[in-house]
Amino acid sequence: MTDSSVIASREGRIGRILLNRPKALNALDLPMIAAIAAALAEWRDDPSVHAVVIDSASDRAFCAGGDIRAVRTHAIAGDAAEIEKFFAEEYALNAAIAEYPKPYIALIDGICMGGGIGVSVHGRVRVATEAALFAMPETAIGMFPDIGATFFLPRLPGELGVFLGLTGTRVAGGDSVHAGLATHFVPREALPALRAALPHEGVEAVAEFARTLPAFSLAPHRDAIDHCFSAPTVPEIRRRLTALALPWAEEVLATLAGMSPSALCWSLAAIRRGATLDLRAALAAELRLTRHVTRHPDFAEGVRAMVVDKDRKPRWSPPTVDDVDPAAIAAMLE
Ligand code: QUE
Repeated sequence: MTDSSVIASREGRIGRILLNRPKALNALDLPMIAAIAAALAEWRDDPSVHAVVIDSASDRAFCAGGDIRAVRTHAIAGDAAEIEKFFAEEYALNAAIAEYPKPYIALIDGICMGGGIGVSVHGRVRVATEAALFAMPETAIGMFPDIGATFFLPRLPGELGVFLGLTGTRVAGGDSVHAGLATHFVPREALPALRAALPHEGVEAVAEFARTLPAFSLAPHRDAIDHCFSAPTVPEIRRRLTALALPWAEEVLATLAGMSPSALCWSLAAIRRGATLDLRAALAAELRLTRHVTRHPDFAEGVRAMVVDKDRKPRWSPPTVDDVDPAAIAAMLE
């Protein structure tokens, strides 16, 4: 069945999940989420399966996200039940991956964003090539870093997770291992040999193909990131970046200026809260937050501008961070 969007197969000691919707950059829809969950359930108690490998049939993307276009259609139609079904099933899969009792190995080569991070980062082993490109870009579409990101972002070094979750900064190749998103760096040219070794060697093959990391390109900015992104509010983060008066800080301010001001505020609050929760509790809190966020006008507008019309000119309401009502944000996180 090469026409199905998820291909589950047995190869030697491993169960293999192949994401196979290349035209949509493997963006996860409900049938794909259900197929991955079903494969994991089938192999869970099968003693002949020693590890699960999740891989992509696309050379451009591991997985570009979730089917956010469909969620927007349901939001505009006021169909809360369909929205709830999508996020509930996606987040249940994220938890099932985190709690999987055998090695879960993601081979990440190409774009890995949003929902793609959700089906990889919770696994025990995440292999990134130099072409791997991680990002949590949801503030650009009036959403928030979900799929358990409110759990794992605050656990990255220093304030790196808050920085990545608010700015949507792309983390490539070996940087993803430095940041804690991936666990092993394997050159793209070695990926076919790793794929071939996994069915007979199992998870041990990963260490054999892993290479030492290039230097962390964000290292020169780590102090500035920790100083600015430890601020208690988004306006204060902006003030600290402005006070630095550095070209890097100007770039970050320009990036933040394009994001939904409301989304920046609820995302900061959600990531900070996630630091105090376990994964299951963080996912439950994320599911509650989706009920409010998908009703906010910035969600439909952000998906329109970035995914549907692709004009990249969202009209946010309110248009600036200073006009966002902190009490309204706090109420959404209750
Ligand atoms: C920000 C995002 C997403 C995005 C673009 C952004 C996102 C997402 C997609 C996406 C990508 C490919 C698809 C699709 C959706 O794009 O979360 O349906 O085929 O899922 O700027 O957060």
